[in-house]
Amino acid sequence: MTYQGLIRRYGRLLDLPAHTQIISLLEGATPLIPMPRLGRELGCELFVKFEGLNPTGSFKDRGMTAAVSEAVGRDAQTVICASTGNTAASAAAYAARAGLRAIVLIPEGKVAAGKLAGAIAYGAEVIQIQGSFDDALSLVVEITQKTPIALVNSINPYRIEGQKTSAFEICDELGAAPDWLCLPVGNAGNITSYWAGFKQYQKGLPQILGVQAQGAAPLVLGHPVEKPETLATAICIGKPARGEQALDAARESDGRIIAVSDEKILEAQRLLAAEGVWAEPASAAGAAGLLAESAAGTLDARGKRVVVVCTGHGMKDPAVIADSFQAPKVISASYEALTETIQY
Ligand code: AN7
Repeated sequence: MTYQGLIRRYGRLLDLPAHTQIISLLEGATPLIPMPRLGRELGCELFVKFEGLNPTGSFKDRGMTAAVSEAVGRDAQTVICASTGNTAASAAAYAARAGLRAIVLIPEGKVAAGKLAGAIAYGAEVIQIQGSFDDALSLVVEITQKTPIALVNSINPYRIEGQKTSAFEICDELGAAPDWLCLPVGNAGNITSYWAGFKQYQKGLPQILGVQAQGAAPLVLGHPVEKPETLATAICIGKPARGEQALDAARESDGRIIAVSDEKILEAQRLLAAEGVWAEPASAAGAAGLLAESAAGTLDARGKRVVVVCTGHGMKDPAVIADSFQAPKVISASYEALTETIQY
């Protein structure tokens, strides 16, 4: 049978109400890509779960199909979210698909170009807030308490239900859960979802390494960060809504949540791309954490099966690359100039 999206594939395992009306862009079923070169360096069997290959370029589509399907089923007319960008693009696409109005609140000037463009392309009403993601989230929580507008941030439990499916897919593909699962942590919906998914699926449990950016690491510091700063703008979040659950997932899985520098995130982005997987910076944080822990000798990946979740596509944030590399050489359109330039 042809693939019909997450809810049709795994719906029996998802706690969605009977009124749910499926809105799907055939999200999920993303590849688990072997990374033999990087794996050899770490002495482990390494895979990337490439969530950047979802319809809007990030893992958010898994939760959004569930949240929007539920909202449509109870006759919501408008959805709203706060976002560092990927949730905005995803909400915009699924709302468009369902014929709903989408309003997205983003922190002014802190959203990568590919995400903002996506939200606009799908027809959302995009509003920039003079404040952080956390300020924007407070506003959408307030308005959804006072009006019938549907909240589609990961505070919405159906987002978590949808996002559990990535854990199911990994187990189906590998036959069992991996030894380690490494992923970025921002608002902490995704780590919560994976842990719930692995527990429910009963194919073994991974140890979970959650990774925050050093300038936005409330779960490592143990307190909220008022002014989070990181070039991994997707995870520039100072007060994670599901922070407690993230810490529980790390503790129960005998894993941990760590912070890595922006420099290490960019280095991991380069290493992944050098093996053919271009992830946006935040999305490379899981790999950066694995590399840092392995180098420090605090995580021994040798002989283990490790899955790194790359949550968003590199094309979401082209500026990060453009800013860190020199513009390509310009030469005349002649064969001589070409051979001279490439020294061949
Ligand atoms: C690429 O879009 O919070 O820990 O508003 O875009 O579940 O929040 C994005 C988060 C990781 C962190 N990687 O996931 C948003 C938003 C990418 C992301 C995360 C995000 P959570």
